[in-house]
Amino acid sequence: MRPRRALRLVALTAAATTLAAFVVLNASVHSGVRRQRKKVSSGVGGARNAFSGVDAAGYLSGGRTRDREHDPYAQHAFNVRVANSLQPDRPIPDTRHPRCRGLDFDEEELNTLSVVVTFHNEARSTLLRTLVSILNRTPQDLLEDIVLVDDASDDPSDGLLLAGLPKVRLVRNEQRQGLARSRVRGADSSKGEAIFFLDSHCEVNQGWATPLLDTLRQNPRSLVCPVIDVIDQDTFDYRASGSVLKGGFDWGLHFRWVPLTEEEAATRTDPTSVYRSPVVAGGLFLIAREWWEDLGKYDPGLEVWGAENLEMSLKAWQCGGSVEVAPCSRVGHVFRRRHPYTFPDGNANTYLRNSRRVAEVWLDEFSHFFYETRPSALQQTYGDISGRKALRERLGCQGFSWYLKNIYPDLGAPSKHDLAYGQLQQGNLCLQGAEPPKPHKKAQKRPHQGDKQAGHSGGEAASATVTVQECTSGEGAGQRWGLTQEGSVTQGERCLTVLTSGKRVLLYPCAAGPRQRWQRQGRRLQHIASGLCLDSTNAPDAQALPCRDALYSQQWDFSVELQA
Ligand code: UD2
Ligand code: MN
Repeated sequence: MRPRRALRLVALTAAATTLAAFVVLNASVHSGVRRQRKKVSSGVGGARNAFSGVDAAGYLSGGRTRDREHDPYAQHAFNVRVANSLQPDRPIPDTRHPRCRGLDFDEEELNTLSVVVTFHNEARSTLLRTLVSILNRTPQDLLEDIVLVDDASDDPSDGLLLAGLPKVRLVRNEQRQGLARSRVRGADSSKGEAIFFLDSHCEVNQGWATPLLDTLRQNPRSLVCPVIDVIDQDTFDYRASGSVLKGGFDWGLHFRWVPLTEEEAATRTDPTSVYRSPVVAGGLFLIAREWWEDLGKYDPGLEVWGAENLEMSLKAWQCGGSVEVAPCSRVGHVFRRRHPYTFPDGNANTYLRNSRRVAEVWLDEFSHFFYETRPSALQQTYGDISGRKALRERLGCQGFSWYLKNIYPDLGAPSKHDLAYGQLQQGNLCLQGAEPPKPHKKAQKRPHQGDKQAGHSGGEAASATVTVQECTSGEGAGQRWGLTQEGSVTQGERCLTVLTSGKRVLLYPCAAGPRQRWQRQGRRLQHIASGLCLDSTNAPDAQALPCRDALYSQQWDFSVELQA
């Protein structure tokens, strides 16, 4: 437990006095013991006056002069004219579920909080509003500091002029570092027991901090996210985000919002209760300093923008933590359609590089699905990842198949027709398909008459043997299988086949017909036409032999099941 700090008013520098007029130093409004709100200067009511004050007006008009373009979207990809016309301390609708307002949190039990805001060429009005909202809507006893990281913005005074605000500390990168390294630097110079990361065009809402901190108290290895409301990029209206969503991604490693599964939704009867999420949306989450450091912060090899949310989330789940959403915490964010800043190596390259680093370190054999979805990633250089691999080793993290099975089964296979996929395992043995032999130019063997159904393109020339080998978590495609709804066991374009002529199991190009149809009987895989079962008795040969109950050599598991 932490000794209660005395509420004290921070000595304000002259430069910050007028800016500080927007800030109502907010004593706890959420604790059981409600205390009087303390005001510095004239508070909310005085905001209008302060707006005409020399420094605040100077700060904002400095931004306005710069933003005076014909196109209000040109510099920031949102309507900066509207952004500039709104008060830094404007009221916003309280978007929480009404039941959230009745919740009581014991602030004595909660960690102190640092907020880290990184920015690169942010509009002054949105940046100021972000800070003012934090100062006005966070219990002062809990707010240790706000670290503002200026990531080499063109005008250093964008940040400098804000450094006098209460609790604000400024650090500036003289060279552009991108958001991941900037956040690391910000976190390093912050002092609170927990760190909350925030974009530079946000407004935190009433009571936003305590539900996050209380979730962290109950689960110190959680990354806790608020619900992200929408600040409209055209009108700056603040709107509640409606449905209950969690963070997910597709096989291209692009973030997306996904609905809760039916099961998850059914077990969630209390709208104020915290729910699990496969990943954090991005830069809005709370983490305990200790866990942040144990997890190795962000990968320092991530550039400018993108994929750091996946790195942090996969790492958190796979290494013994979790990601959760605390729905009583609400934070607004201006979503926009394009990046308003430059990428030194180009947007596409940078994002691909970052994604590839994440795939290489965290996806194991499933990285293939990423490469199949974004083939250009294979040409992308991605730097040294040995440090990250060593970190994963040191933390003794789970594999990606564990994550898929337990945390994000609704990701599904890349092919929507699959019922199960991944390795086809028997303990530490795996079914392995050989590469098809390169067809000889001249002497292409015609397929046997009886084998026609097995394949139509190339017949035997395209067939390959199937063996049972030790499971690998490497690059090879030979251990990746899918089970389709039609009963095919696929490997890319080829299917597991048993010919009429024997018990050998082979890979042939997929085609309609009974020789490539299988069905599951418990953990056995039965070839429908012959009635035989996939068997490893004569390993390394994979064979189809008479089915026998409880025979270990006939028990197979796909690493990921898509059926509940
Ligand atoms: C989302 C996240 C963002 C981040 C990103 C993925 C939300 C609401 N936002 O994109 O936090 O996770 O996905 O990488 O979840 N910035 C720098 N230096 C740079 C580039 C950006 O400091 O070189 C700052 C920028 O000013 C902003 C923050 O990083 O404050 C995030 O950038 P963004 O707002 O362009 O990202 P966004 O919201 O599209
Ligand atoms: Mn943003």
